[in-house]
Amino acid sequence: MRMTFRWYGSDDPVPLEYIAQIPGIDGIVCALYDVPPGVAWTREGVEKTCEQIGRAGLELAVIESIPVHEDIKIGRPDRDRLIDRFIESMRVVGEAGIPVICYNFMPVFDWLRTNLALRMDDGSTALSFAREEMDRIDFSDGTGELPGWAAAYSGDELAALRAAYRDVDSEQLWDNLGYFLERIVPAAGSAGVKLALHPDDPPWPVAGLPRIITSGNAFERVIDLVDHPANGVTLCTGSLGADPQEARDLPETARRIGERGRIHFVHGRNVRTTGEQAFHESVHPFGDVDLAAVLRALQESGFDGPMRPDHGRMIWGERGRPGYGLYDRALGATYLLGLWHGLG
Ligand code: DNO
Repeated sequence: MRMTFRWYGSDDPVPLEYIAQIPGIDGIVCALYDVPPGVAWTREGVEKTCEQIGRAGLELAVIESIPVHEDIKIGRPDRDRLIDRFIESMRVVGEAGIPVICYNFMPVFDWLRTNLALRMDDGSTALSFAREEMDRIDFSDGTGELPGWAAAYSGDELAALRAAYRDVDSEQLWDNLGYFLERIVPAAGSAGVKLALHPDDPPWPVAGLPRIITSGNAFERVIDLVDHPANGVTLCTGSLGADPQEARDLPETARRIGERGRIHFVHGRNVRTTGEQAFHESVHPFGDVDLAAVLRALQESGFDGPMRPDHGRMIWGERGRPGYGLYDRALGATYLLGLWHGLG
């Protein structure tokens, strides 16, 4: 296992030099954040990022993410052209020697929270989600500054996108994912990269849009769609862990998918359920997910890929990108690494 850390590029308030000081971390998880979805990445762009990371004594170990254009998810006629560009991006990533690409297949929104600074008893703040807060959100003015949404849309853009998804139910979305995988998986194999599909976060439909990568069974369906070593998943313990049954099943999921050799990336994180489709993120060691059991299953199934601590709280007065401060994620990395060494 290789411990890695996510870095958001030159705009990230957390400098690479600080990341390099966290024990056991030498790999960075990053992307070309200035390239919009649907535009092919260039070799120069990837090399520049690799060099910048290399100057801090670190290595670009995982791409998270190459965004998937909405037209691919909706299944619109121009998807073939957009898939070609995704393949081109994978090719330049492979040429740069970066072995893993994380991506997701969530319609319109990426990860989603309704509160970015829920105050905890110890004075720290954490990210949280509650279905009833979500249901109260008025979309008529677009996404605005709402938490955790990677792309911002105006009211009109959002309305048009949601209308386009009206004909895409979850089975249609599976079909569109299958179509995409049939093209990209063999190309990933030729490019020498492994694909790591991230589960939907939270793992249920939101804002009337389907979400399908919501369980260990969904992971299995993904890898069966195109049975090839390059077609794998990101085991994100916090995303699946927001569903209480999935949280309990996570060690078994890790074992099942791990034994097939298809866990290509791990996000270690913990959550506490607070109600029906409601949770807040918790410290890495304590929550609904038994991370020790998950890591044991990974170890026993021979996992040797990259792992990163996922979201942390804001602690010690730090201000920064929600979920992506330095301090609590560094504690998470150290906890995960300690568990890994202790178990091994
Ligand atoms: C949230 C992240 C996600 C993830 C993408 C992968 O913090 O885990 O944004 O990067 O969904 O494509």
